Amino acid sequence: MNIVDTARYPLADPGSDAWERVVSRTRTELRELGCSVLPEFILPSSWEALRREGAGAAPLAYYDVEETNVYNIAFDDDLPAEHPGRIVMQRGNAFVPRDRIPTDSVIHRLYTDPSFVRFVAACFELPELHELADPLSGLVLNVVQPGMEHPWHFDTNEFTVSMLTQEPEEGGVFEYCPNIRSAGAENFGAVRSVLTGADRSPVRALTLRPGDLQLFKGRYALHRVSAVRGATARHSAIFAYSERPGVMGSVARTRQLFGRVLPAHRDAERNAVRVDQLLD
Ligand SMILES: O=C(O)CCC(=O)C(=O)O
Ligand SMILES: [Fe+2]
Repeated sequence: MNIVDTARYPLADPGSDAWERVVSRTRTELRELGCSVLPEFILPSSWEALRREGAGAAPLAYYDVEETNVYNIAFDDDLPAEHPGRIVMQRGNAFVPRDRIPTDSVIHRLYTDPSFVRFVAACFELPELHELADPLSGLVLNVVQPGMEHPWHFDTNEFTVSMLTQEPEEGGVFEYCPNIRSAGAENFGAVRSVLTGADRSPVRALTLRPGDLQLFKGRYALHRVSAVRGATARHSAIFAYSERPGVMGSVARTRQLFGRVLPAHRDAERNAVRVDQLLD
């Protein structure tokens, strides 16, 4: 591919010294902070295409005024008064689904490139990764309009790959709290303090430029995109991969994120709950 800076990031040479150096540095950062940025991953000659293609697709994002909370769970009156899940936030971002992103665009070519996928898997210390089978959620463009923010949350996926394609004039900063929770400890007190703004000390702000590649473990790191200021929207591509092939989103979640579902979603759900394929 002539869009990646292969002198710095030799995707086609797994096992070479340069490849090992980059992968090993990325692994160390992911182990320590759960986040690593590979600057200028895309060559400067493709930055304008990256921005223009994203801006072309952005009007196709699905908007829905939606109240949410940090765990994306149903609001429940039984939650204790101090529970961070009680704090209501507006979901101010919107996604353009994969089937609205041109297959010849920089982000689509990157998402499906086998040497890119192999490189990303190696960085996350995984034997292999797969594109999602989901025709909508595998690759999305995340659009945050001026005045909006993508509120604090944890990801369902253990790892995320993303790339800014258009930067805002001001604000729209990716902020995250490394290891604020673990598989065994929610740490509600600390999460609540970040949400209310009472304690900013766990928060790190990331400086991202269009064309930088970001690898992130969002299951244990609380994160958000702060409010976008100025006249320009913030656009970022989110590349979703999974450790096993064939992963599809649920009908309910798909409708919530994209405002529609495809026959493939209904089929997957039907097959998932059935033990056989018989007619009766
Ligand atoms: O757009 C970004 O940079 C972050 C998006 C994000 O956190 C998500 O989609 O889960
Ligand atoms: Fe996220």
